[in-house]
Amino acid sequence: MIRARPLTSEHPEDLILAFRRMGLTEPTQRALLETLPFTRLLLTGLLPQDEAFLQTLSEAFPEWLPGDVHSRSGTGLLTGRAEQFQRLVTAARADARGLSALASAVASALAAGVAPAVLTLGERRFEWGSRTYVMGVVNVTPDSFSDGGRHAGTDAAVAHGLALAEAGADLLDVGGESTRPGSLPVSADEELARVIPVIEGLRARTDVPLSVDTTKAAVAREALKAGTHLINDITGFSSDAGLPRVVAEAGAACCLMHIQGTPATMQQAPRYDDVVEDVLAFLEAAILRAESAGIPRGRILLDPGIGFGKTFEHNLFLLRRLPELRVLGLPLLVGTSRKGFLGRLAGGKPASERLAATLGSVASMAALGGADVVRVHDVTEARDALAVADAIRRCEDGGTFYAR
Ligand code: 7PJ
Repeated sequence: MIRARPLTSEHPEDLILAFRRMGLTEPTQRALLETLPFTRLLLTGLLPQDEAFLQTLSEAFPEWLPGDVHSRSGTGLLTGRAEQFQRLVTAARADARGLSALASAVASALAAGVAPAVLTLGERRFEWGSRTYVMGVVNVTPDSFSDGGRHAGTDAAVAHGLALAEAGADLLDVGGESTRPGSLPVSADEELARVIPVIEGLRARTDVPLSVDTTKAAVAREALKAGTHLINDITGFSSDAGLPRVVAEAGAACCLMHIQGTPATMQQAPRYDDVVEDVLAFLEAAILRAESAGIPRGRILLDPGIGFGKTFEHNLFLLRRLPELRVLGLPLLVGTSRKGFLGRLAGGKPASERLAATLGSVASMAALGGADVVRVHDVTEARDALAVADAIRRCEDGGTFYAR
């Protein structure tokens, strides 16, 4: 599988500010944006014919730097301007050796800076790229309603969901199965008994779109009937072969997450040669399962699965490299809230004391342009942190010379 991952890619917004400062006219700015942006891609998985093609490129094309021929054949760096990359895509498509996979990989990497299509869930529109959206977590597991039994548990979960909606959650994720490291599965009946009353309660009282955190077709089917808009499968449609069809038939959206192993065993010995590459390959296979069942690409979100079969370092590396996952062209949802790696970074704090660390992760993702949706327990605080990070990232007014 050939992959092209953007290491450096100039954002049009940054170039435009320079153009305004230079006093260039709008038509000139637009023309320059077609040719000038600078990109550096890491290529992996190349076949000999791809390498032969890249080795003979002239100066009209991006510069090619191959990886070590003995240990890492099939890898290398491509560096150049947008017009040079466009020429490369055209030439690879036309080449008689069959280089369409190379052409597609490079084209997807170049498109990684373009915002995914708008998603409508219920009454709400998600305009990707305009800001970071917030998914609030509504847990309905026994540890979250240990006092007072099921009915009290339902009421408490509904009240909690409504409070998160009030606090500005763009989506509410209802979960009836704990997926913490070491946790064991629960039956579909038990999961249904936990989540359906909560979905019904929320549906009747708020128009915030609802998501259900489940891996089971039987649970998804009932949850969708009760008014859920999105199915959040932490196994990326790899545990229940019937689930994608249920989502497709309801016209619902889905979030496909990467996991290595199962919640019961995933943290025992996570191992990757290249964690970004593995996550990309897994998510690509998940997208294929979704599309084969009839789910349109525009109704899929992706998630790297922070903490799901990953070491401390794997989690950090993935968060830093989130923009590389954009080559798949779909919005990214990321959950870091209160997770173990944050506790470790904050000097060993328990989950209940990880709010500030969570906000640090949320603001970092927003600043790096990584996440389209963050999944958090603390919605009010996350909205404030994101308002700051998003505003800094998008600020354009550096004085009169930057005016349009
Ligand atoms: C995630 C999730 C996540 C998505 C959980 C916890 C564990 N769904 N469900 N992404 N985490 N999509 O909240 O700590 O990261 S449950």
